[in-house]
Order: sequence, then C-alpha cells, then structure tokens
Amino acid sequence: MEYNFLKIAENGNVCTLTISAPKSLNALNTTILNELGDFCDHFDCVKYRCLIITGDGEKSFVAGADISEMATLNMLQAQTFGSRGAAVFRKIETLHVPVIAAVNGFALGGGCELAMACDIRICSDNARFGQPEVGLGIIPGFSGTVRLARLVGMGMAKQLIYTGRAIRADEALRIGLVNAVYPQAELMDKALEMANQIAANAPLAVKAAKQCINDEYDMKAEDAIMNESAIFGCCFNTEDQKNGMAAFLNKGKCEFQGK
Ligand code: CO8
Repeated sequence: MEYNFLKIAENGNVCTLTISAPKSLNALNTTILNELGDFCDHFDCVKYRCLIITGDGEKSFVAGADISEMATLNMLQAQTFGSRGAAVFRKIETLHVPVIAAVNGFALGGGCELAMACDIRICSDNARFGQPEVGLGIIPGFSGTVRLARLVGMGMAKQLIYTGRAIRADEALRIGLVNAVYPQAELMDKALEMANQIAANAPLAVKAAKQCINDEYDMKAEDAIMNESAIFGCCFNTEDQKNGMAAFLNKGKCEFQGK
C-alpha cells in the first residue's frame, strides 16, 4: 500500500514512522488510521527491533482525531470510527517490538491516545498533552479512558479528562505520562539512542518481556507470576540465551541474532 500520510525511515534495525498531515497538525482522519493499520499489519518485526513514532514538523505530534471528519458523524458512524482507531492503536500496543512515541508538540485527544498506545513516551519541551474531548461534546474514543488511568492513576486521569486541560511537558513528566523531556532539537537523537539500546538486546527476549508486561497487567497476581515463569523458561529454547550467557561468561559481547 502506498502511504499518503506516513513517512518511513530506517536506521539500522530501528524504524521511524512519521505521521504527516501538516495542514491539520497531523490530525488523524480515516485514511491515516487505515494507513497506520496497514503499516502495523506489514511491519517486519524481524528486520526491525524497535519502532519510533513521531509527528511531522516542530509544532505537533498529533492534534487529535480529525474534527472536520467527525463533526457530521451519526452514532453508528462514530462507533465505527472509534473502534477502527481503537483497533489500530491496539495493533501498535501489541506490535512484537517496542514502540517509542517521540512526542514533538501537541498530543491532544487521539494524539495523546496514540502516544499512550506506545510502550514508552518521551517528548520535546514544547509538547502539550491533553484529552480535550468533553469540550467538544464527546469522550476520548481511542481508548483514552482506558489507558490514561492505567498510566497516571485514576484520580489524575479523571481530572485531566473532566477538565480537558492541556498540560505541559514538565507536568507530563511529573505525573508519569512521559519518561523524559528533551529540547526539541535533541528529541529524535534521544529516541534513536533509546531505540538502539533496545535493539542491541536479544529481540526474542524483548518481545517476550513486552508480551508479559502487557498480558500480566490484567491478570491476577498468581496467574501473572505463573505466566512469567512459563515464558522465562521458553527463553532457554533460544540461541540468544545460550549465546548471551556464553558471551557474558567469556567476558565478551553478544551480537544477538533473534533466534
Ligand atoms: N482536527 C482537524 N483539524 C485540526 C485539528 C483536529 N484535531 N487540530 C488542528 N486542526 C487544524 C486547524 O483547524 C487549522 O486548520 P486551518 O489552518 O485550515 O484553519 C490547523 O490545523 C492549524 O490549527 P490552529 O490554527 O488551530 O493552530 P493553533 O496553533 O492556533 O492551535 C491547537 C493549535 C491548540 C492544537 C488547536 O488547533 C486545537 O485546539 N486543535 C484541536 C485539538 C483537539 O481538540 N483535539 C481533540 C480532537 S477530538 C479527538 O481526538 C477524539 C479522539 C477519539 C475519537 C473517537 C471517534 C468517535
């Protein structure tokens, strides 16, 4: 599929995806959602060991879902649009490699929700996060009510969603919505640095760790502990485990093959 709104770049085994709809501050319309879904469906999780998602320009990551497209939807159409976005974001959340959101400006509404579907969020110092939906007569519809509370706690999530207030990068850092804040000019280098650090580790182990963390979040502690033990054991079926431990014992460094 040819993409009209996605730019893809590769840097070794790290892939960078840039959402590019500058006229609307990268707001998500149906075409962009479809392109994102297709991108995830065809993403090569063997070639790439980490994905970075960012927005085009220096002003906006994603300024939300496209309000001009949503304005005239009826209930059924809105449900379809909402579930389409939610399904695409779930693909990102469950992609077999870690996904870093490099938030380079506004991350509002669907933009904040997209960032929250990623494994890790870092941002530039001009970033703004918020869920302004109630000011438009709607609620977050791309799983924002689900993920925001999980990330920052229920009390803070409720405050942000009920007030619709946008917060600055430093506040996002303080409440744990982002892991780090950088000057705009350094953001992508920092994202790449983190991605390379991830990519240097055993890819099957990183994938297994992601799956454990995602799946175990909703499990009872007993089940979660058993799940981790089972997957921990499976790591010992990989060449990466054998080579990684042998390299350590020989005081060397392992170039993991993902096998
Ligand atoms: N949708 C469509 N167009 C947008 C959006 C958007 N979300 N955000 C910005 N734009 C457009 C503006 O209309 C403007 O277009 P034009 O030049 O043609 O007038 C252009 O981008 C530039 O924007 P501004 O002139 O407004 O730029 P400012 O720097 O003055 O302001 C803001 C930037 C603060 C980001 C402002 O544009 C704004 O408030 N945008 C809307 C933010 C918002 O409310 N986002 C949430 C949308 S709702 C949502 O995301 C729901 C997700 C779940 C959907 C579930 C579906 C059922």
